[in-house]
Amino acid sequence: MPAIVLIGAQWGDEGKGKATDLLGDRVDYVVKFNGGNNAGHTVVVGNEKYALHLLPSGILSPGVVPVIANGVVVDIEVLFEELDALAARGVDVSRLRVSANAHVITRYHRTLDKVTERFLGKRQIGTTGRGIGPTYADKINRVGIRIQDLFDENILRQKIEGALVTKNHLLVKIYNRRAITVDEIAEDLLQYVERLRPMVDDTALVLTRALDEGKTVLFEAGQATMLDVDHGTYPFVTSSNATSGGAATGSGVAPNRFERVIGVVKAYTTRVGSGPFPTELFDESGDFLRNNGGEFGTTTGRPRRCGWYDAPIARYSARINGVTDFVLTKLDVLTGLKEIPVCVAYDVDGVRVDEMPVSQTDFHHAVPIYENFPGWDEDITGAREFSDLPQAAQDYVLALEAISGSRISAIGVGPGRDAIVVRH
Ligand code: 2SA
Ligand code: GDP
Ligand code: MG
Repeated sequence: MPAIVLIGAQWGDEGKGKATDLLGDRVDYVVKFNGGNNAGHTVVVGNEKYALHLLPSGILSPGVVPVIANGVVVDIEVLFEELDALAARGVDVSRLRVSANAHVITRYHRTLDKVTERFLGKRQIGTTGRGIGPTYADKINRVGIRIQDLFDENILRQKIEGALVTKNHLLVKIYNRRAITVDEIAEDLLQYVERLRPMVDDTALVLTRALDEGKTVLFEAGQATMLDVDHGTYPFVTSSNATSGGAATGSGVAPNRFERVIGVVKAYTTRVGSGPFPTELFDESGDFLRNNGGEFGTTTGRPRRCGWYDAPIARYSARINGVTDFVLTKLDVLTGLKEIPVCVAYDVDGVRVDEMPVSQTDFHHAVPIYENFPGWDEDITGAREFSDLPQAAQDYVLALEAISGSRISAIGVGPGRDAIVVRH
């Protein structure tokens, strides 16, 4: 199973780190191919809890080579902060490889992210404020700074100058902020050059060679399908391709190398930031999921919006990503509920819709059509075989499998690395 993609099937925070753990020792490389330090993965190893943002979760597994590929946007200051914090806790961070083509988040990107949100007012996206959108905008607009530019000061200064022409106009004339100078940005970036140099590589070549040698490479998506800039709930999305197609463009590994696409899906749904969310709960059921599931942002600490499982979204994700199997996480969070509603289709202005509506306006109007399933009271965190689960929990999983478009190959029953039921 050489190249495997792991994607979030909902709006993020499905517990992708848990699914990575499942593959364990079989993985040689873990690749981050989209997003930046907007991501937040909480990984629990024994008694230790790690919150990772920019680094792929593979950094915690001894022997695995973590790779930041070309599709990522890198805040270099955050990169070294995260590396130093992990090193201080005894994690070996020496194997990290960083693509020379990855784009760099600078101070002006962070500033623009925050002021744009403020100016959008009620229409704001609810970004993480990490400069993600403005950095990708510069990339597409061909005024971005790449990691490789840091190794030629002359070129770097020219590129910063080019990027600042319009930014300073915007900052000073529209946003009433001070102008940013080429010197301050160059200084910000150049201080890291010598530390960065040994990590930088042609990661597309490194990964393709690894696959040629029969190594196993895991491509771990940041964010999720419904936050994908092309396939998500635009404009309430992040600015990268978080779907499986992004793994090819975001890494330079050819599409025909990918053999398995694992979709990670939570036993209910959460979302951070603005945008439509048909099954969102505003009552005590929502509080139950938030408190039981610890649904607070890993990066920003924001309370996550919570709702019931949405099968049309799971089916949509299965199709868009070519999901070969789902890992269902956080089933334990539902323990104690009498009844568990599952959205099986939508009612859009009086018409039953089984797929994601074509227009975003319809999705905003979509009212969930629910089917109710019996809950269970037994503690399931110790379950390791499917038959260890109470009958009602087994039935819930089988019902989700039947309506979600792909097989459920594993079930998360607690935050710990080993709290998982693998179905054979
Ligand atoms: P951005 O900052 O431009 O990527 O924000 C655009 C939208 O994407 C959402 N987004 C996320 N949604 C869920 N989880 C994310 N990571 C963190 C976590 C979030 C946090 O794991 O908890 O700590 O708040 C993530 N990153 C981006 C974001 O909410 C916007 O809706
Ligand atoms: P990611 O963004 O997909 O990597 O997910 P996050 O790390 O942001 O959020 C998932 C949270 O759920 C983390 O705190 C995990 O430790 C936790 N988690 C993962 N799987 C399970 C599970 O099966 N049960 C419970 N209770 N928690 C889980
Ligand atoms: Mg997260």
